[in-house]
Amino acid sequence: MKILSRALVALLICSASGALAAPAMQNVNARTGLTLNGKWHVIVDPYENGFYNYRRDAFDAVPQPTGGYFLDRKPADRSELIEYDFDSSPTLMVPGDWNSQDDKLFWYEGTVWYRTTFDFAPKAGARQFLHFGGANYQADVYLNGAKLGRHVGGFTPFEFEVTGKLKATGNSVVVKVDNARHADAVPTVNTDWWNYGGITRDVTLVETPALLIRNYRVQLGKGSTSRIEASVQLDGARARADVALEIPALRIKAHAASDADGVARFELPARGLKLWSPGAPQLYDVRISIAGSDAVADRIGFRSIAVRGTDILVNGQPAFLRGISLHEENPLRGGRAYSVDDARLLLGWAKELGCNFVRLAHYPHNEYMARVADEMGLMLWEEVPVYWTIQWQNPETLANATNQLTELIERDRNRASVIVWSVANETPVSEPRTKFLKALVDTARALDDTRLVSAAMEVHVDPADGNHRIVDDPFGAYTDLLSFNQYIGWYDGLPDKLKNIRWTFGYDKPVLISEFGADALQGKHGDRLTRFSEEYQEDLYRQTLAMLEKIPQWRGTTPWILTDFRSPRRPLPNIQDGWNRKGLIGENGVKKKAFFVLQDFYRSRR
Ligand code: GCB
Repeated sequence: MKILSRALVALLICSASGALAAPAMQNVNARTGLTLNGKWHVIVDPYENGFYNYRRDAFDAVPQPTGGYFLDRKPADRSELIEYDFDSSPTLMVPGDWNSQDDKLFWYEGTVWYRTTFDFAPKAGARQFLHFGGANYQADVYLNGAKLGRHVGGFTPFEFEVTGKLKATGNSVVVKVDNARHADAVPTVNTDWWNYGGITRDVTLVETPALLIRNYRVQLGKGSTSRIEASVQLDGARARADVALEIPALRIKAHAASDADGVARFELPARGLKLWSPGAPQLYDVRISIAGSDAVADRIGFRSIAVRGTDILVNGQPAFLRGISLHEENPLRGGRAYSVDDARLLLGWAKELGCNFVRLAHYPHNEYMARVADEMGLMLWEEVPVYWTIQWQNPETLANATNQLTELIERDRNRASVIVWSVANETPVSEPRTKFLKALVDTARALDDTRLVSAAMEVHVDPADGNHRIVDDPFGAYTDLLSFNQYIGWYDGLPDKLKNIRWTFGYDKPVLISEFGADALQGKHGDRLTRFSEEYQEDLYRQTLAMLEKIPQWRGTTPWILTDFRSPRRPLPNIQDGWNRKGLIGENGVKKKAFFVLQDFYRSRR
């Protein structure tokens, strides 16, 4: 069933975008590979000249892609005309967004061509894959002048098999990355974050045996704290391959034969298992291997997550989610976060705040975030960029969102830290929207029935009583948590209004406030009614927490947001200057007063 739905999704996506990118293999860093990170030569191409070659297409009514003009050719002799040259073009670092690397590209939205070269002597009988951790938003990839395919979606991994296509020396990879916004895309044209473009995550050439481990799931069975269920998907499928699963610290060494679909399944009692929890983030070395062929090592934690009535149960015990939201941005360096160090900086601040939970808003963050959260003992909410209004009735938009969700779940399904898949943020209620989101919930549950599914919903005001808030979104019927954003005291009146708010919930589910907050410029002081002052934000945090304490089914929150982040929607001079200032930490890394209000509150909630 799981495998079927994966294939269906892949099919849908191919039809949606002409994409040929294969589902990426998991845990790419544990494979044998050659990193292609480093300086790549770039050509900025706002008119997409390198793609459509308007000169050649001058007689076509509609320009057609020629298969690419900027394919890293050199003039054959002194008379051949070629109007570009990667070798003498500037460079950008990969991984990395272009906006924060070159002032001229700070606002740029459009196409940049990237090129790197490498030597590689393939092993006889082995297979090779060109793997990208992520490129925002659309990537067209070429190897040695021939197109490999396209990937759509800015935050999830993709790869192309390149077996038989490599040369021992002088391979050239060209990637056309286009971060133009489109109405039918996911996200759509309007967001409250910076549209960082580029190859923003690691690029790796992976070499595997002919028969390889494509992906695997090694987790506790649904509802269990002592039974490990595993499935391993082979590629190059040979039925009846001998697949071994080892967890030495648990004295587990089991074998299973793959079936006709290349899947090997295990069900293993785990005696003496120490469960993963935020207080004790136990991880186990896990090794999966195919006799005489591929092997992959991972570090995996085991925990259960469930909802019972209005409680969230972690390993069977009621838990309160002391959270914070964050964007994938390193405010100190400026630009997209992409490294282990970035993850440690951001999640380290969350730890210092007293969190046991982090909302990775509003799109899939890089894989290191989940791996570092696994180590640090932070539970995670992961999300896809179905944000505000997108084209609910467009089947291609749904296929695109489904693909992004699928690629995220496939990548992180073994991370104990991840407890919630969020399918959307603040999407106004309508029938087509609820149908769209319900389809995403079905996908999430089909791929992973062990985690919670939710979305950040909206609240509505009782028309008969301005102090009465109602959360009865019909989509709430399909989620495990009743999570919603609310900005009483910032967009909706002043903080004193919070004293009189009453709530009615349409569902008996755990309530999670996925956002609240106020802008404050670090270092700007005033009284508690002075907008953008630290004192206003501090008072809003105090009053919001007092209000939330009165909600009997309140089980956690992820206030907006850990650090200030860049947004083109925030132009106010001398205050915002292109930054959303709702961070508890300024762009300079200095903590604002509200940081300590939340820290005190979380300390008392231990
Ligand atoms: C929201 C959005 C978030 C914005 C935030 C704000 O409701 O979910 O993306 O950045 O409000 O600051 O207005």
